[in-house]
Amino acid sequence: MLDTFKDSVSRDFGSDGKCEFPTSNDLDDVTTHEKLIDAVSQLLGTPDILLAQSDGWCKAGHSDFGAQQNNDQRFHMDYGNNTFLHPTPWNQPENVAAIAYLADTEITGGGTAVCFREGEDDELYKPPYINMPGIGGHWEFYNDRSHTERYFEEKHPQIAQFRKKIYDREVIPIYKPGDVLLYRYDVWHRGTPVNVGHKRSVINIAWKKRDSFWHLTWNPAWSKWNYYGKVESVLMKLSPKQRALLGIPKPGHEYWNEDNIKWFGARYPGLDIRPYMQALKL
Ligand SMILES: O=C(O)CCC(=O)C(=O)O
Ligand SMILES: [Fe+2]
Repeated sequence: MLDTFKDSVSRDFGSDGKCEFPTSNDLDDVTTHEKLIDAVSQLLGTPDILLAQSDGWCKAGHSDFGAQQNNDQRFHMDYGNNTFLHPTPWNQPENVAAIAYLADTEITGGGTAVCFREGEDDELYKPPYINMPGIGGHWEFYNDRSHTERYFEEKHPQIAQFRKKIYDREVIPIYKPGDVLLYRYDVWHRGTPVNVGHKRSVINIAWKKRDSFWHLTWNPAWSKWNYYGKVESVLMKLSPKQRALLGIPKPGHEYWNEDNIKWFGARYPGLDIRPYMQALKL
């Protein structure tokens, strides 16, 4: 699987399209894994979920700690560039994010650091969540930790003090290949430096509740690269439950009728339309 990344070693987040879902390789199996669907459905309290992101990437170790580098990231939450809104209250989550590890961070370094929420009264998790670059008027955007913290120390010392407490509670788990960090768009976390000479490969995946249209999709439309048979063959291999992640109604959904099920099958010769038909009792 690691070969997948040979052309997409990166110094910043993501693969620039090279390993975004659908990749037509093993990464898709992780993205659409039914165990992940079940876990996310459980966390969000509904089986009606959509895929919102899937990007495999490989972070290389280096010693550039420039302002926009993700080498030693600032603590942040991810909601900022996934919606124009503020996250919902803690017990009504609408998103799940994940980092699926394909690397062993005991060797590579670069494990994602997390500051866990410690109960209802946690002073670091009192909305609104605005003490970070890019949110709440802090438009001097930095990705790097030391540039961010210098900015807050100089311009907003109280926020700098708040943020110091996040770093004081930082936990960096050791991640082994196959481990998945399931987190949220409103959890403090950050990327840490990969050891120089090493590479850390992961897939960032995210899901949203189907009806929460205010949560946007990170990737371009899943159908953007249709027409060449490659995406189509990914789609055909998926189960109806997996396809639903991409906005294809599940068997039994009111969208389906005998005609459009047949037309769906006609569009993808060989696609098994039986589950859709059976749900109509046809
Ligand atoms: O690379 C990581 O471990 C985390 C990356 C991250 O949190 C981000 O880019 O938003
Ligand atoms: Fe993040």
